[in-house]
Amino acid sequence: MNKEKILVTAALPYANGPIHLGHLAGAYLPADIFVRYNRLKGSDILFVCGSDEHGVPITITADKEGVKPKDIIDRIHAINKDSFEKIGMSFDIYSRTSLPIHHETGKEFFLEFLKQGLLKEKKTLQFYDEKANMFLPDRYVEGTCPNCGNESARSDECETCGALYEPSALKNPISKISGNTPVLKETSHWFFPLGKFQERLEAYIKEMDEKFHWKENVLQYCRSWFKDGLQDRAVTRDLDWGIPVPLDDAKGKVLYVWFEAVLGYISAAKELSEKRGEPDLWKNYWQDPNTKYIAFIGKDNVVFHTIFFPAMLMAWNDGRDDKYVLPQNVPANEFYNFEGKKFSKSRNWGIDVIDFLKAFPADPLRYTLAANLPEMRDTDFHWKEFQARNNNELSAILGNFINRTFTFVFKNFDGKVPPQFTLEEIDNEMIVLLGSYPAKTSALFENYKIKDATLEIMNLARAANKYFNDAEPWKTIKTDKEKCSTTLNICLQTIFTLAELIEPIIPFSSQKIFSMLNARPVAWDDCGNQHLSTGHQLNNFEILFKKIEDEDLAPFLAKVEADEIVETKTEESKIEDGLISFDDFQKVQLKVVEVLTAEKVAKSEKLLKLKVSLGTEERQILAGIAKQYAPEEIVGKKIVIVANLKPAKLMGMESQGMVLAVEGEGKLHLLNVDPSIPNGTRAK
Ligand code: B3M
Ligand code: ZN
Repeated sequence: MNKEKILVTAALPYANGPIHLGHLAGAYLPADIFVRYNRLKGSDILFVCGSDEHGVPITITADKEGVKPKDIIDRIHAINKDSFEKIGMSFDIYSRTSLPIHHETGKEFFLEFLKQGLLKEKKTLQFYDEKANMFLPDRYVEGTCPNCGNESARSDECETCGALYEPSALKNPISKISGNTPVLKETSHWFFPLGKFQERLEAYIKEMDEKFHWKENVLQYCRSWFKDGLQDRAVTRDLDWGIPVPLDDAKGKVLYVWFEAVLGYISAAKELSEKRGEPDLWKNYWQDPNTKYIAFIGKDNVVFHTIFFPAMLMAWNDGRDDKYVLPQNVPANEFYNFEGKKFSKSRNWGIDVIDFLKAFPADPLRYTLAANLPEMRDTDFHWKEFQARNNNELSAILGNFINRTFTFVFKNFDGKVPPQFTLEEIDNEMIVLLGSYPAKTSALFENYKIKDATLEIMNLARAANKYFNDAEPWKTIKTDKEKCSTTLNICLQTIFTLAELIEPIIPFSSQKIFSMLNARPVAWDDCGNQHLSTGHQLNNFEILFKKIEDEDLAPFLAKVEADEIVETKTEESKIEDGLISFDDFQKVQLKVVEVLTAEKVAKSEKLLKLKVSLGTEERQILAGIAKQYAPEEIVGKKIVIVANLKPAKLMGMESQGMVLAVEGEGKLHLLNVDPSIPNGTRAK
């Protein structure tokens, strides 16, 4: 039988910041689990990903940090590649869109469409910052969405309602560069006629859904796009970072990041082919009509993968003999939030993968995410759930079953697989259950029900513990050694099956279990059968899942609590047009105080507890400056505080005011005041 050929892509994350848990749960973990499952199934897989290194998200970050885009992408690409490796993403390649091979691919598609007469050059009005002397594409402008009123909509796209519009329709536009109101200025761009493809796109999605059952959330996005009617879309931008438009009269213009980023999936496969010295390898997947192509993404990327990218591939295929496959399915997930709110870099809400892995191993995180993936609706990461999934499931169910079995076998059977004797009903039931698992879980994995598959596999570990309990080997070892031997044999066969079933979810632990068993995985469909022969020598065993204690979690919970407070404060003080009246200013009482005592707050990296004197009274203030200042450094200093801030609770303690500090070079510096100024003096 020919192996099934599967091409899997996972969205290329922008190299403008480290990936966080939300990214993992949205696209990468489900993709990796699907791939690992299919590899065990024996499919021929190509799994590609890479950094998306062009576009405004990158240049804005570079502007903000005052460095070159190249500095940002090099740094973040390295971080994200490392994060993905450590969390166990089994990409065949993690490429980058800044590579020459990708620039060539982008240009090739652009020129092909030009040759076909598809791309039309049109004059349009774009926002322009007269102070910075530059056009302001995409995220360089923020304003109010003409469709839903969202106040942080981008120049031609609203993330909240998904609307696309002409920049001139955006209300109250503000330049992200200067904070000024930009003007509309004429420029010319090349447009791709998406509308021309609407009928074919609708037919394509209908056919794929009928054959392969697309997810309802994905279909809904597509329908709303089709309902509004597809419009021509500009595929170039006025920007100096990206793939230059390959035409003489196009100076200062680059390909639109979304036009080329989706082609990054193809370039990544090409790079892999080069690396492996098999130049046509990528064509084996991308250009073989038998390839099953699955694109994993988060919900904010749906339109680009179900409409733009397929339309581009259709257009290419119309004019060429070397035709590409289109996605057979785009199983996009909803959002994964952090402790009840959207992940937000700017608001310091959430945790990056790389930081997470400094404190905890990869598998408990993979398992926690897999058991609660946002497949149908938004879900949340909660530290407490992470602890519970690790302690009560991985450790207390799966780990415990493996540990008690190994302990027993080493103690009573010399660490060798004991023989099976007469099978009783309870043994047969267990054997039948094992045999049912490959098919049962396959059906779930193949329909992208990864969360259900995860929970189902843990149920097998539950059943295994029950089997151990009911068979009571600690009694039969004394009363009926043959029965005991049979029980332990079946327990070991069960561990084998579990190790394989769980490999896609927790690959690091699976590998350890296989090495403890002194065995290797078999074909997926066969893993419910018995593979350990009598007398087979087991290897030494180890504890697989360490308990996560409350104190391990405390610093992280403290951070959530502290950030929550800061968050509510900033929400309250949102100011409409950036200006306040003199009266508003007068409301804020800034006062000089002397720091009387200072001490670290237990379980918090950031907070210092200060006692300060305002002359007539003393106050307790919790200040987030512990990383910059040692307590003894600031005792006796005179600083400025906001004296009439509503008291707030931080880590269970009241903070009666806020110290003023300036941020520079990533550090906080307290505002110092001349020591001769009396305590309580008001700053005006
Ligand atoms: N870079 C968006 C994101 O990182 C975008 C995906 C590209 S997929 C070709 O969320
Ligand atoms: Zn909107």
